[in-house]
Amino acid sequence: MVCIKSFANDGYKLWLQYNHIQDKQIRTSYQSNIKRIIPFGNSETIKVALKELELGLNGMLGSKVLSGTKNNIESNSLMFGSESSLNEIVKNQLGNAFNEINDEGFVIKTISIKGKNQIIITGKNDVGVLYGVFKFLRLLQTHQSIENLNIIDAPKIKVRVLNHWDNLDRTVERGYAGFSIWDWHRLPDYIDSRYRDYARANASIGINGTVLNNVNANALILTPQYLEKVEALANVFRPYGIKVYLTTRFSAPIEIGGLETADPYDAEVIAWWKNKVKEIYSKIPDFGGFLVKANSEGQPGPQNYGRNHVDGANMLADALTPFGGVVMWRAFVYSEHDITDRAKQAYSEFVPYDGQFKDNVIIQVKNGAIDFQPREPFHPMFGTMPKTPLMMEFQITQEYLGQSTHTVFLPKLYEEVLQSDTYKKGKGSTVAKIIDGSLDNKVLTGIAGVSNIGNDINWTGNPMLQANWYGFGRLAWNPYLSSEEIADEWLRSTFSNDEKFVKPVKDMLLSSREAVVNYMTPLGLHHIMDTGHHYGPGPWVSDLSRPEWNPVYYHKADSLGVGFDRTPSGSNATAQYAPQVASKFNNLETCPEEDLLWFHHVSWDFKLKNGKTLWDGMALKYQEGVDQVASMISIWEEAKPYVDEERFSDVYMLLNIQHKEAKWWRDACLLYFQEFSQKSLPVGVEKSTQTLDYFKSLKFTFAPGN
Ligand code: GCV
Repeated sequence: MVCIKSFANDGYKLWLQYNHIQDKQIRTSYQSNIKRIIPFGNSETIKVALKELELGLNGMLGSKVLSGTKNNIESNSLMFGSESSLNEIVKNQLGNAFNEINDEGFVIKTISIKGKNQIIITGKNDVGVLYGVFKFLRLLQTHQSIENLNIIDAPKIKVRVLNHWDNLDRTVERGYAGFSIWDWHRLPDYIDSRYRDYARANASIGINGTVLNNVNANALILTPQYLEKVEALANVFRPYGIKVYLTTRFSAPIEIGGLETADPYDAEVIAWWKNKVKEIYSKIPDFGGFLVKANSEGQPGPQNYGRNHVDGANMLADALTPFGGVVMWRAFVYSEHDITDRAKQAYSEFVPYDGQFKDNVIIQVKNGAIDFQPREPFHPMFGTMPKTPLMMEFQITQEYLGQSTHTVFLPKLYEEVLQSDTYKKGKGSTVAKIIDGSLDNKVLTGIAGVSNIGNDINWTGNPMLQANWYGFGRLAWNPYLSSEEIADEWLRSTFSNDEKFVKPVKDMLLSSREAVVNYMTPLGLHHIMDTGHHYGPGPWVSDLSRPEWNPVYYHKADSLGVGFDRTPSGSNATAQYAPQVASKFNNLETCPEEDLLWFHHVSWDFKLKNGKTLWDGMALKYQEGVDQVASMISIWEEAKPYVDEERFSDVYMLLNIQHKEAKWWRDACLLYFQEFSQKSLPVGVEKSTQTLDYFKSLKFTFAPGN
């Protein structure tokens, strides 16, 4: 097959490229199955579904697809509409498919009307139809057969949200793709077309909510001036099935309400929140609810008034209950007054409250107990609050993983966490089963991804990192999907279906997560990034006011060895896991080597499974990470014939930065740890051309996202 490069491509279209299908056989088979498209119904959602089908089919098939009406069904029609819009003939052919889906699910089926083949895309509601339409388009984008279709699918998690850490001045905390896409100043009158494209992209992967503003919240978002702007965004998102949520600053009643307290027991405070919620719903009837960071990293909360998380969350929940809104209350807490291991603190603070939260409260828990590291064992809270819904918080933006320059395919990380076995109800009690509610029969379920989106033309600052937004959405829909499947469909939809491209680049994506672990934090090292901006290595940092902000707190390197002892002889954080998991982590024989230094302080001469000493093994891992990035570059070079020039060279330049930075990580960390180990580098590990002092002297005053 001859490869024809597509035209210049800035990446704006994400995975919705809808490139003309070059393969004639495939194209004609699609054309013969889709002669005309027929919408059933005319809601705003059905209208956007129609528009998307036209865009996608015209783009991929290269010819204008005819439209028809439901009263005039001819052969090879593609029909779409919700259950209530279907006629009896169509319904009869669907059997009991509607019983197999929930409110957001869809059915795509080849049926026969008067002996003629037709395709129907339907759901209980219009939004399910829209999800079905995107699924159908993906079949074409990935060159799959559309003969004899019978696809029944529905999301397994209810609340599937992006969390934007976007500030009202358009800076983005931990954002590496430019400024916020929300142009607050020009809203509500100026509607950037990007808002619609954002909604389309999210709907295409099943994301059904967005928290617009930073968890380090500004109370102004709740003023009438800003609520008007929020309303304008909600109006754009509604047809795409996307609800708007806001973060709330717990002290808002004082800051914008003129009250003297924000005590959740105070009658005036309670009334203030009730009125505020009523005001919000009068503008945004389908408002999703609040996300709250309270008594964490200096944010105000109920503890300021001698109350607890339950008091705070339930007060907001009561205000939201009449309107069906939810409170997502974050468990990301650790205290400077608590001298126990930071990894233990969220569990200690929250688990005793199990069963005390109102039904519309869900506790949002980060995937690991510290903070979005390249690798963390799953958070011990998962599975320990059976009477309380817990939702997952993943980070899509790469605060600790090379930010937007490093290509790291995060679905691999998400998959590892979701498939981790908590053993809370015996073998097979995976994190995924806690998140989707199946382990403890939860009705309210959720998953959040801290967005990596900004106003860069390609949205994520690096075309390859669009895959992480995509992958988050796909796993939010179905937390049992494999990262391999996700990489495959993303590459095909975003770049090319050519196997010579897909196979090697997929391998590259799938190994990229392990590469970053190797060149940053191998063998369970963690939080050794430089201060504040978290860009680059800083294992030597020891002068910050709070002990647990210092990398030395986490690696505890000394002349004897390295690592954080979290076993019973140390902080005993392992006791927060189920006994089967705790004993696996406690025992040096069974502790996975990838988590070794997370749970153990071991000597530099400790023997690894491959017979090497810890020092040699660590040095070789750093080198392996650097080598992996070098081979990512070679793979990308080979991919050149299949990628447009613009995206090819963007990614190429970024991979080269990643390579340079991987070496920086290797050299800085090995020189630093060598001061303790006093050992020379093993054969095969390149020597640094710089001194440790040089690495320590590097400053990044204006690093983004800080
Ligand atoms: C939004 C980490 C980040 C902070 C972030 C915080 C959180 O500490 O460095 O920028 O604040 O997590 O998740 O609340």
